[in-house]
Amino acid sequence: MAIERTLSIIKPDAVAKNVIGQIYQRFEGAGLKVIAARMMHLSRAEAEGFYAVHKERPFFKDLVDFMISGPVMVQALQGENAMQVNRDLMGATDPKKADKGTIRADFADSIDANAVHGSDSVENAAIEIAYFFPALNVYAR
Ligand code: RTP
Ligand code: MG
Repeated sequence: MAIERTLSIIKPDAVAKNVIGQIYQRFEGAGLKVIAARMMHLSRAEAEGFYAVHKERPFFKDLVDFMISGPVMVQALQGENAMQVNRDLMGATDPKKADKGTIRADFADSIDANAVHGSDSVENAAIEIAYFFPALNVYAR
């Protein structure tokens, strides 16, 4: 299996709940290494740019409003099959539908305040990592 990278964001609801460490433990427990990390309070323009693929969707404004409502923790993760491993750790978008033991089942409150973002393809992961991390700030290890 290939070593991959993926982009993860711990969203404002989970940062406010003080569970950054518990979520990092899940990444590490699944064999994912944090190779870059930054805490940020996104501007509206940064959040809109990040979620540009969703700009025609009805939930776009709510999504952007939520993502700028407080600080987020942004990280690049690396490991075998990292994109899918992270998606499996996250669980379904709607926490009511997320499997037991997933991050969203355990920490998310609603489809909007759903604790984490994870890239949904290896191609998007590369774009999303570049969006937040200039190459010099990614630590291959
Ligand atoms: P994410 O991008 O945040 O990792 O989440 P995802 O892939 O599981 O879901 P996606 O379809 O990419 O949607 C992005 C975020 O928009 C919000 N959303 N709301 N009200 C709705 O029907 C709805 N659908 C999506 C969620 O917060 C989702 O994480
Ligand atoms: Mg998505």
